[in-house]
Amino acid sequence: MEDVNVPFVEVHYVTIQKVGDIPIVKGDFKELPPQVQKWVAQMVQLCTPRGVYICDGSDEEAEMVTQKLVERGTLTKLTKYENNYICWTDPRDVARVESKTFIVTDDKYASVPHSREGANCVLGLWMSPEEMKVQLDDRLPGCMSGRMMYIIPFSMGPIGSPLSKIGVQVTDSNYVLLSMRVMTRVSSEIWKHLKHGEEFVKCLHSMGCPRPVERLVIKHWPCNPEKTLIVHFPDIRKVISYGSGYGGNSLLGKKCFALRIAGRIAYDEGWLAEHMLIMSITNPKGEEKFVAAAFPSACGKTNLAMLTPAIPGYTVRVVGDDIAWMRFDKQTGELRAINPEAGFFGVAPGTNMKTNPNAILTCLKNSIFTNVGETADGGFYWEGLEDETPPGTEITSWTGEKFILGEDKTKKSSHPNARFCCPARQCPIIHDRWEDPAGVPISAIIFGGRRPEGVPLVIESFDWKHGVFLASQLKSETTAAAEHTGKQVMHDPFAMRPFVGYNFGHYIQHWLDFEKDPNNKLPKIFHVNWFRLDENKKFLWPGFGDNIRVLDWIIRRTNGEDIAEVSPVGLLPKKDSINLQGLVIDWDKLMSIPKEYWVNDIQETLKWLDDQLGDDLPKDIRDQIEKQKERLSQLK
Ligand code: OXD
Ligand code: MN
Repeated sequence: MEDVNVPFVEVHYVTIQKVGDIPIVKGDFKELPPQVQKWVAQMVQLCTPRGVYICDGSDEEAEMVTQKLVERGTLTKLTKYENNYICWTDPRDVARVESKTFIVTDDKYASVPHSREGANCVLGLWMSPEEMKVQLDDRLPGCMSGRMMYIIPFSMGPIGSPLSKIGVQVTDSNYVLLSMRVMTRVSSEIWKHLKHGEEFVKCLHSMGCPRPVERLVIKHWPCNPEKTLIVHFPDIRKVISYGSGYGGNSLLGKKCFALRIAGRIAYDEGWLAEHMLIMSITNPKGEEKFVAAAFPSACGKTNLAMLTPAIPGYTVRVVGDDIAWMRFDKQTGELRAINPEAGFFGVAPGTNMKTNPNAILTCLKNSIFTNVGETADGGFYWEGLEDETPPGTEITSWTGEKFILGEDKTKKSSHPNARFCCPARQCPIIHDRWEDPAGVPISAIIFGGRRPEGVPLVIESFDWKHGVFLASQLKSETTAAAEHTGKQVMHDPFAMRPFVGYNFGHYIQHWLDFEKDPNNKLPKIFHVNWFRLDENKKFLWPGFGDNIRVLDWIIRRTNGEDIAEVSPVGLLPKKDSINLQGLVIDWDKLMSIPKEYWVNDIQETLKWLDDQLGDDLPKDIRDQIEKQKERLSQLK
């Protein structure tokens, strides 16, 4: 597929540099590698901003942009802390929009699987280049008129690491610029690392609100919800995002680049880009192991990654809370993982000094809070902070409504998908190897979801293929991270349903294929469920810091301890093999495998996978389903 064919634009280097007729208000265009100059010039000609601002990642730059946003009313300083700001968005722009997120390739089936006729494919949306061109031609020409175009050079992963990748985002949102500075490594150093002609991921973002503004701008948050489109061109490593300023829609290093585009690069190059946290656990003997864990959005990945162990003697350290890039080391066969991000963009509601003290401590400075409430004394507030905020405190909610804490329990301060955006390096338990260019060695891969019914606390896979099957059948209750409503249990294979940038069948096969290389030391694969309910809708497991007990069991299994027994759905902990000291747990209920539930579940899973993937569903997964059915038929 060809990239947009815009003729090369002349660049003038007089006293004021110009791209075409558009002045460069900051930075030196000559510093940009030629392939970046060419693309930026095309984007300038297409989007017609009033000026071009080449970012260098410096603190002075951040201060200047922040100041502007404060003056405009987009950001408000939270005076209780150092360099913390709050932002409220247009209430129509509050989450990722999966229904408007597309993958564009010449061949439809490079992007999406051969779903069965009549099945509504939820594993990616495809549009042809021709159709997408019509959509983009309707949106992009002049989309930045009257606004500044910021050129953001960024690295996913430590700058200069062989595992890292470089992107350049052009955007007309300075909120996005400030957030990208937290979430990625933004620096003019990047230009030096991009060799002549070397590939970089091209990221174009516009709020779709050119000046003079003809639309009503709400809360100083320009956006264009009716026309929002998030488009990926994996073949040419390009992302175009239009109309939304929120999170994964606009911070293009995150889901768009580090998962969808990088996933496709990883497929081509033989590695993995996954929706996973990376953490280490050190046991009382001082042995440290790293694990990677995938959970659907807003299932507590950030809390798990920064867990405060509820039992003594254990230490947890975090490498990343959302995305892992992993590859098998050619020499040692170990699976090595890096966190490509530089910050945490966590769901705020529910986070507090009990559930995740490390997250709270991370965001006491240099952070941006979006759609949370504000206390009268300049602090942040959200649902979950009740016990840490004095009753009687006046709160201004994200919709601007004032109320007194404790007076009216129906008042909500924050949007359920409100976020904190804070630098990872500030986390008190950040691992000292979190930026190790070689990555950290992964001993176990954990998958999990919110499963109120039927699914035990932890299951270990019988082997790699069975593990890939456990990941393929992952399901979870929906959350507020995207536009889904209601509490339904949805399939979310590998926790990647919204984030795969190519045919999901090929993705599953890619996972299966790692077994074929005898040099690869395959980590053990587990499935966990912290969310099982009893008949009174009470959680059967305390979760949070007590999850260390399960992690401990997992680590001991990676050491080969004989503490697991066979069940029809996988290996389960032998009774008393998980340390439950100090807890009152109904173990039998927590670990039971209700036959009827599982028989129905495997039928439904087969139907769903077959509908969604059709003939792209790998044969190994069909075999695993048959084996599971057979094992379940033996269950009493
Ligand atoms: C996220 C998500 O923001 O998964 O991390 O939605
Ligand atoms: Mn995520």
